[in-house]
Amino acid sequence: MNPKILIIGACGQIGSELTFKLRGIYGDENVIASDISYSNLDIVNSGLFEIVDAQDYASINMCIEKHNIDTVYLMAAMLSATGEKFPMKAWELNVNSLFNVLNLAKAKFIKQVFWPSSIAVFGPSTPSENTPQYTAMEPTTVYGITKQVGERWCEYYNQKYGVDVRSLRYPGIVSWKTQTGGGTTDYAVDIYHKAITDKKFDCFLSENTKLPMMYMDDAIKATIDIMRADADTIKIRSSYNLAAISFTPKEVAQSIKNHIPEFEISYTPDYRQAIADSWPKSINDDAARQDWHWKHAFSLEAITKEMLFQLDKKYN
Ligand code: AKB
Repeated sequence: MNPKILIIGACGQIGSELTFKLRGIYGDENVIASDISYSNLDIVNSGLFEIVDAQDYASINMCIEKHNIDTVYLMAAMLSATGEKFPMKAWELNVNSLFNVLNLAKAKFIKQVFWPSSIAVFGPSTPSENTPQYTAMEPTTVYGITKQVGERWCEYYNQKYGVDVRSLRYPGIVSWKTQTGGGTTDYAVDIYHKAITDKKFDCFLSENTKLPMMYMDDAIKATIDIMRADADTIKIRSSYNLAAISFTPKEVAQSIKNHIPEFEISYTPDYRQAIADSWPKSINDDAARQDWHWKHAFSLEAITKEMLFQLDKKYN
């Protein structure tokens, strides 16, 4: 039988693409998209949509009861850069929404919950290359703190109450369909838009800032793979390290120049540089590869080709 899915935060960068993919797999009638406002009309007009406030238990509960939901993807979050501007709001949104969903899962026997964590759980004391699954974690951003604490609660609800919650530590996600919002890795999306529209880009990170990154299709595949895996193969109930590739702004710029020779990049690092400097440069995701056979597909060159192709169609 198909799961009955609620996606909270479906208008965002990852939530929107997840919605389309899950509808393709399980049928439009089994996937309810929701968000706090009608901010993405592609999603609002594409199928079942509800206004749900992730911070309001009653609002989520009403939607779960109305649609007989048994699976929740909680994609609503305030990301790292915006979180530094609004620390208390980031804490409240990221932590309260998770508690609401975990408590609903516990009370209502929701079969499965997906909740994304991030490479932001790591900090300056973490080994920055090939970062292990288990290592020092002293995040210095509010966003990272909310994700780290969230991971502890996910494991707790799994072990104490049997909640089947599954989680991935997403790297920066590169995609073209929906705009990013408030992340430190957003430059890796903006650069492709500007390459098509302006042929130049001023980067808010310095040229050699290497960060773990992934194409959206890989991120969606990982999310669906972990949710479809047998419960006993999911051995980590905090959150799995997840990796594909790592690159610097200079390397993306070069890969764009291979297609658009006149493209130019300049660098004006701002407050986001310190956030990026506190994160790992590359991630070891052996556990995900072993436990539920994770495998990425997109290289930097493949990402650049696809991004430029899709954005060229969109703008020209
Ligand atoms: C951000 O930059 O805040 C996010 C993340 C790495 O979780 N993309």
